[in-house]
This record gives sequence, structure tokens and C-alpha cells, in this order.
Amino acid sequence: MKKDFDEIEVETEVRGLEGFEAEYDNYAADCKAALRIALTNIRNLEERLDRAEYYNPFTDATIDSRIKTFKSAKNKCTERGYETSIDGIKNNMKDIAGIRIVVQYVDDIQAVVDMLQLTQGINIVEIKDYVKKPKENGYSGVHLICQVQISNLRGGSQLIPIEIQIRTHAMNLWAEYEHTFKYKSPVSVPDADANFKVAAEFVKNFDQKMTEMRRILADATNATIADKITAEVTAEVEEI
Ligand code: 0O2
Repeated sequence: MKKDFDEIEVETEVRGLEGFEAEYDNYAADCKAALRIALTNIRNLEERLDRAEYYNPFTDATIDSRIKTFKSAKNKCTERGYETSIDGIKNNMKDIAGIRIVVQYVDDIQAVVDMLQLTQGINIVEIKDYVKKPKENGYSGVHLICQVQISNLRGGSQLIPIEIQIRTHAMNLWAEYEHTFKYKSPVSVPDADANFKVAAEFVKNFDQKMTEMRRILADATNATIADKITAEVTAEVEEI
């Protein structure tokens, strides 16, 4: 049966979308493989530091990971003006695979970065330090853009980007609320921006106070904290 022009165009659009989604699924599987490798390396590092009884910034930290959904990746492409295709995603988006490490103290963020820099299998290619220089809205934390090598079935390999976010619990709480009010809210809440800027200052002061108190406690109990044992930790991590 002869189809009119509109029908053919709609069919092509639908087929194109399915193709893109299928390609995304394949890429997401590669990202998942890379995530597993990175998470294993981080867990090994954590356990090694524990067994060696060195200062361990992962103590009381939470580690989560996720693969961005197709919908979320496609929306981000559109918002940022990237080509809405698998190449557009691969060329522009480095956070399809993501790990979030939430630590207790602001000093622990740098300790985690230092240790990850020495961890084999995770190659840090870019550091975005929003602790030193928070985003305009007050967002704080460190983002590491990393590469992880995965093997394919033919004996070859490829590098997959992963974003590792490191935040304190306080920074994480701020980001979760901000995400709720800025991205999920169906209405625009008056003064939200100003409130989040004020809240970001609270978070900064809170993290500073907690770090100061921890130093006092560490001095009083002869406990080790990150900046006192960097050389020893470095030697230990390099062996992993
Ligand atoms: P989801 O649900 O976490 O996947 P850029 O240099 O700006 O391109 P950057 O700085 O890494 O890159 O930030 P980007 O790409 O905007 O955001 C990466 C992720 O960091 C976000 O993922 C958030 O998790 C977090 N993030 C960055 N900026 C903010 C912010 O201002 N507020 C909050 N709450 N989170 C932020 P997605 O893609 O937004 O979503």
C-alpha cells in the first residue's frame, strides 16, 4: 500500500529514536563495566588502608554509583545544545557513568583525590574543584573526570569516561535540596536562589567548624589525619 509523505516521515523518526536508544544501551553497558572496575579499585583501596591501619578518609563515607538514563542523557544533550546522537553523547558527556563519594570532613575530599590519583586503573584527566571555587549558585564539591580501560571480546580495549564526585555530607544535603527545588519542582519557588546562596554559606561554615574540631580531637588523642601522614599513605597506595 502506498504511504503518504507524513506517514513515512513519522516512521523514520520513530526508527531513528529506537536506533539511538539501542546504541545508548550498548554504550551504557560499557559504562557499567567501567563503573564496576572503578568501584572495585576504590573498595580495594579502602580495605587496604583499613588493614594497614592508616588514616582512611573512606571511613564513614558513602559511595554510590549510577548510569544516566537514556532520557536524562538525551535531555542534557538538548539543554546544552550537543548533537542528539550517540556521538554527541560520547564526545561531550563525561558523566554517563558516575560515582559519588560522600565524606565526613572537608579535608577528606583532598585526601580522597590524592589517593585516587595514585590508584591504578583510574586515570584522572580533569579536576573541577568547586570547593576552592564554588559555582555561582553555591554548589560545592570536587568532580574528577576519569578514564577507565575496559576490554572487549576481541582482545582489544577502550577508554570509558567516568565522573567521580566527592562531597561532604553537608554539601551533599545542600545539593539534594537544590536538585529538588530547582529541577523537580513544578513551580518556581520565590527566593530559592537567594536561599540556596545563604544555605551554601552555612554549609561552608559548618564544614570549617567540624574540621577545626576534628583537628583538636586528633591532636588530643594523637590520631592521624590526612595532612600528617601523606607520605606514608602515598607509599602504601602506590603499592596497591
Ligand atoms: P544527575 O541526576 O546527578 O545525573 P560542566 O563543566 O558544567 O559541564 P560539571 O561541573 O561536572 O560539568 O557539571 P554538570 O555536567 O553540570 O553536572 C554534573 C553533575 O554534577 C550533575 O549531574 C549533578 O549531579 C552535579 N551538579 C553539578 N552542578 C550542580 C548544581 O548546581 N546543583 C546540583 N544539585 N548538582 C549539581 P546531572 O546531570 O545534573 O544529574
